[in-house]
Amino acid sequence: MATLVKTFMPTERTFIAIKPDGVQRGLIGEILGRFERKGFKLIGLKQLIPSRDLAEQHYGVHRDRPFFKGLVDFITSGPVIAMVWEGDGVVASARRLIGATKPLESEPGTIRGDLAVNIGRNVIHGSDGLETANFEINLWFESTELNDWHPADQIWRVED
Ligand code: DAT
Ligand code: MG
Repeated sequence: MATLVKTFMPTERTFIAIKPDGVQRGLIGEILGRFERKGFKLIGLKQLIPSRDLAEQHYGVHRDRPFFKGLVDFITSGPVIAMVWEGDGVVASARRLIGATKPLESEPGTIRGDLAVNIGRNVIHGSDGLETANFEINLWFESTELNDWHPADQIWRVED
């Protein structure tokens, strides 16, 4: 029964982006490696310089915040690595791997805790919930850019 439930349960996906500071600082491999080592599956990846329209939609919830313009200026200032990662509980788990937004609150061992000191230059974005993840994946990716595939070693990561 457990097997049946698992088989038919849609797998969770989240949207992750390495921001222009992470790309400029040569942290792409470091950050990708953390998600790979955890055991999540990369199903979409591209590099792009986001348009202003894309950035404003992505950060739409922050439209009225004083840092909004600076945030959009920053995220559109250079290449971003946009990704979709898949796995059980990946939305919340990715947020834990990323660490808190405020540098003083991001624990050592997290991406921000290890690699960032400034709230406006915190190297990575991750969706903050399931609904946001769906919205952001659809905003950044065409469905044809996402690949359903089966890692050869998947049986060593998840139970049947
Ligand atoms: P997160 O990226 O952890 O989801 P958020 O959604 O609250 O954080 O904010 C989005 C981004 O906006 C965040 O990564 C950095 C920037 N930001 C947030 N609060 C800020 C502030 N007080 N001053 C400057 N930039 C801020
Ligand atoms: Mg957020």
